[in-house]
Amino acid sequence: MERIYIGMGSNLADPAEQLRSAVEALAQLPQSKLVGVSAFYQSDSLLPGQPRYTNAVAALDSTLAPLDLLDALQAIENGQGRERLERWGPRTLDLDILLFGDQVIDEARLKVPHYHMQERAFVLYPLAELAPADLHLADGRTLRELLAACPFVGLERLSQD
Ligand code: ROI
Repeated sequence: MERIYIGMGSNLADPAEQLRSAVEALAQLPQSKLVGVSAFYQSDSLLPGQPRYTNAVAALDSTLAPLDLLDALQAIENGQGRERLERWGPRTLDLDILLFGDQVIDEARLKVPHYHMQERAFVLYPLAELAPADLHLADGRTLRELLAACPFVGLERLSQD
């Protein structure tokens, strides 16, 4: 059993609703238990000319193998109308495996820890709502250190209703 953190993002077709549907789908995954979901946060796209994103992080306990979880997440993305028209393009739903226990995974389809999570406020702040205070990456850097280097700028925490 591993504790897995999943980054969620959407900037098309009612993003908050997309994330709520994704949470329901995560709760149905086999061999898995959804253990937490952060608040939702809005921010501008890192690439100009796209709608604003809504992002959140989910925590999952699972005995699925990493690539089986990846397959399941891609099926959820596709089920919510994801079209891969262009790399980095706007999307109805993006589900990224951020951390998979302490594992370092370096496969063509899957790199964990997720390569950009260290510097992205829209990943780190929701992650911090769920993660233990001493969470650290395989290279030893703690979440606390990553947060200290990543100001809470341009993020809007949405109230949950
Ligand atoms: N920008 C924000 N704010 N949130 C995202 O999830 C996100 N995802 C992306 C790019 C286009 C890099 N920008 C983003 O893929």
